[in-house]
Amino acid sequence: MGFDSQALAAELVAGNRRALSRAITLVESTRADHRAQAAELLQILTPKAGNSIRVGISGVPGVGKSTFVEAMGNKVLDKGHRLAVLAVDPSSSLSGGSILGDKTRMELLSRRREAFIRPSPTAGNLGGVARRTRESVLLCEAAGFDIIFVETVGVGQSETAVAEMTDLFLLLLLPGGGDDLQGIKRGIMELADMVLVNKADGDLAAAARHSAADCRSALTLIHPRTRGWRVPVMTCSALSGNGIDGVWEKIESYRSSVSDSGEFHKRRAAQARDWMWFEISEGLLAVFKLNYKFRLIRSIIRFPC
Ligand SMILES: Nc1nc2c(ncn2[C@@H]2O[C@H](COP(=O)(O)OP(=O)(O)OP(=O)(O)O)[C@@H](O)[C@H]2O)c(=O)[nH]1
Ligand SMILES: [Mg+2]
Repeated sequence: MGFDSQALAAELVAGNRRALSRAITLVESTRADHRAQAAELLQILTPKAGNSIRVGISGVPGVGKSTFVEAMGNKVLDKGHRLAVLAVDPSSSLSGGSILGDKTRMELLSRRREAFIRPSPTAGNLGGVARRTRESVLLCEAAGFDIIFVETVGVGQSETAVAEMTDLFLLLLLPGGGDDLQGIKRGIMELADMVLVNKADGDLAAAARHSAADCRSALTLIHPRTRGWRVPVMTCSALSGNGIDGVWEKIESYRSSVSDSGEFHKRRAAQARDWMWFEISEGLLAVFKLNYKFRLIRSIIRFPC
């Protein structure tokens, strides 16, 4: 039986989770026929996408990203939202796939029907992983998820990729970083729309407050990424749930502030434009490489040694 993009799209929009999983598998595939089917599907579904807030979540391994997603996720579901969690994890082949273990760390969340968790353990070049995640975001939105979390391990270039596909970039820090802020690169701080010092509980509570103060003063030297928005630095404990309500309130006030100022729409438009150019240059490069290979083979056949 041939591929029926209309039928799959209809099932996905109707809320069929298996259809959504299948669609994401298609966009993740590198097979040429799958990519063609994915393109067909995206063409049908893109007009239905976009109605969400896309939140990027990053931080060094072990900072508590998954625990935070579990805590925050359950809160937003209780408020009647639907949440999809995706991962950009180009390092998974090195780390053994840390995000793969997330279903166990997001135990409650993964059992709830209003949540959809999709680990993407496939290693590959960052451009490829980011492209698939971007397309998966659109699919989740078309399926009715109105909050999208994109989690990434804070190593390498993945933060930039995630910041470029989300409306709000949330950076998680550990308490007790000291003056150098745990070696957090200035570049990453510049991407943040919100900073959270996690693990502000027990013996670490005081250290977390100090780190937050250090971070606030470091941020005064950095130009905020979003015009008209002062990057808040908060403390929380993803484990106990302390401070999580306040974080959600901040996310909501960010959303209304950037919507009113027009920044929300502006950033999305700029991201869509960048994405289009990325796709065009990738496409041209692929044609060029194919053509180059073809010419190389032809010249070898013509001039055998
Ligand atoms: N005390 C305390 N521990 C926490 C908190 N949040 C997470 N942890 C613990 O820190 C460890 C790492 O948490 P994860 O949520 O797996 O961290 P992660 O950032 O997702 O890690 P990777 O996926 O490996 O990058 C676990 O043992 C958690 O229980 C917190 O708020 N307080
Ligand atoms: Mg994790």
